[in-house]
Amino acid sequence: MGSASDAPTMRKTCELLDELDISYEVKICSAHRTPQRAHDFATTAQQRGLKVIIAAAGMSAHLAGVMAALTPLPVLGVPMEGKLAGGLDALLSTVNMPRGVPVGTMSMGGHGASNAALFAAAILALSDQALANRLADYRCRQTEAVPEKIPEE
Ligand code: RP5
Repeated sequence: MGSASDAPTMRKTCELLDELDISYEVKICSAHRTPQRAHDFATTAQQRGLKVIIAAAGMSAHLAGVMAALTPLPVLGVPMEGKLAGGLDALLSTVNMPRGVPVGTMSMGGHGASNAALFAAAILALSDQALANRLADYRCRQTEAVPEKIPEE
């Protein structure tokens, strides 16, 4: 994530990765404030055994694009909500990548943070049947938790 201020939102990603028993590392590295750290993280990611990168950033959100430029691993971008049009700046910065350097962009804020974990899980589950089963169980529990009727007043 680009800043410690993104952490309250991105905790949702960590909680879901924990629930699905997926190991991960968390790092603050900004495309703008700590470009060398971001570069080092992305260029060593594959050799360190990472499979998917989830990059969260707000405002002029270049982190996911920078990650995608520097690693062949799939990169999922999570635009942070913000003061300018609710975070539209971050959404557009993350989603509108030029041809050749794709970023899989999630929805904004907490929904995107959760979906990034689920999307990463789906990618990893392609080569991990036990994880595929855990993900299927999660989806079943989610379905069962949706009531058919609105609760009585
Ligand atoms: C981005 O700038 C971060 O991802 C964060 O969402 C935003 C604001 O950062 P802070 O000023 O709160 O550290 O790089």
